[in-house]
Amino acid sequence: PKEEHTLVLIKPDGYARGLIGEVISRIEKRGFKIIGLKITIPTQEELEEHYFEHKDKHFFNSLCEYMSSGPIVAMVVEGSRVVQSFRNMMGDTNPALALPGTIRGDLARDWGPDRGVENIVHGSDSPQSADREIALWFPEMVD
Ligand code: YYY
Ligand code: MG
Repeated sequence: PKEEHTLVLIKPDGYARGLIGEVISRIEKRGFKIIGLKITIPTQEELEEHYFEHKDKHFFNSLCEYMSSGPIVAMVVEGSRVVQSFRNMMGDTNPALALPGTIRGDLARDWGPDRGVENIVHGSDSPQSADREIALWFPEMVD
């Protein structure tokens, strides 16, 4: 089977709460391979590229504030159908709707309207998005 790649981010709340190991452990236990990994604090420019499809949304500014509030862990993860599989492992965008058993459903909570959506992880939504996001966060891996 053809190996696919996805871009995973452990967001600042996941990093600050000490959930790096938990997220990596779930990825490894599922049988996926981490082939790139770094810790970085996202810049505004990187977030505008990463979340370009959301730049006109009402939540874009709070999203950028949250995502640049501290270190994140960026990973390239490899495996058969890993894009959809990791989306399933993450659960719903809204922590209040994410099912138990998913990363967001087990580890994130809905903080209410005063705080933006803090949902611990990002995973690419398609193989095309994965290619674009990997080129952004891991330019050294693509030539
Ligand atoms: O791909 P995914 O992260 O599950 O959701 P997106 O719809 O792409 O939104 C990206 C990101 O934006 C989401 O993880 C949290 C944030 N967000 C928000 O703060 N408020 C919303 N109403 C929707 C999304
Ligand atoms: Mg998305």
